[in-house]
Amino acid sequence: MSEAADQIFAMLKQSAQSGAPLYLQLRKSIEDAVNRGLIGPGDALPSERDIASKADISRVTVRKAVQDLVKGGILVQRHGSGTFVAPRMERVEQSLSRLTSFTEDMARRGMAVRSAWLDRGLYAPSPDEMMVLGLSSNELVARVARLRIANDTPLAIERAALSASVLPDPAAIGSSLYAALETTGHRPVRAVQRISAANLGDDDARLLEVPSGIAGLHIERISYLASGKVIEFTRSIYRGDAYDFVAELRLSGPGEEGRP
Ligand code: 16G
Repeated sequence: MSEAADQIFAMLKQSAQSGAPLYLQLRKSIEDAVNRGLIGPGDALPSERDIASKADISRVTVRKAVQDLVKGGILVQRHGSGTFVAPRMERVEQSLSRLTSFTEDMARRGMAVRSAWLDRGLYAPSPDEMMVLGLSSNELVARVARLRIANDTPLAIERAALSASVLPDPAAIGSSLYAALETTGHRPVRAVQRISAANLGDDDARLLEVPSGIAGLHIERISYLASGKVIEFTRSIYRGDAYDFVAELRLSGPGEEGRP
């Protein structure tokens, strides 16, 4: 019997008094063992048969608990080699007071950045894009959709829309949209960002390599040039297990209450 099985079994004995269904007790025991570091990222979980015989519960019960934890991203199953504690995600702490690009943010942390293209091209604008970017129906919108990857971990899906007059050839941008905008004098100087909670759908979860339905952050950024003109309308999905957005708050001065 492995050390991991002993740890899980010890936790299970502690929760045996709770009267909760067995599979929930087992799920919690495994989760507690992971959270307390008793079994660490990359450690193999004992086999279904080992857990079932040691804890004297059915394999169906063990399977149900394990499947729940796989869905929740606590465990990962590798075909043919078993079930493991999921690798721990290094969380990225991102300030909400600086207008920086993904490339700059990751480079500052010494992380290797790359993107996988999901889409880039010129399209007829959607009603949202027309409204935000101030386009008329006979103008075109440039769409740039990318999976943003740092140190080989996919962190976000970003779908940017800009007026085609600013970005006539979306295929020509290199690795950084902001660097490309900078060269034509269109780098934004101000942005308004709206962050809301979102459960990841199947497609987004697959791209971000996380279980479907897991918590994510939906972020909408509208960026402006110094002239006040909107330059960028980007809708993104960030991994909830990878990002902390941090804002500094100050006591407002006299007469500033309620000002945005
Ligand atoms: C950031 C911005 C995104 C912008 C991108 C440019 C958020 C939520 N989003 O990721 O709006 O388009 O940077 O990055 O912060 P790039 O210059 O590396 O392409």
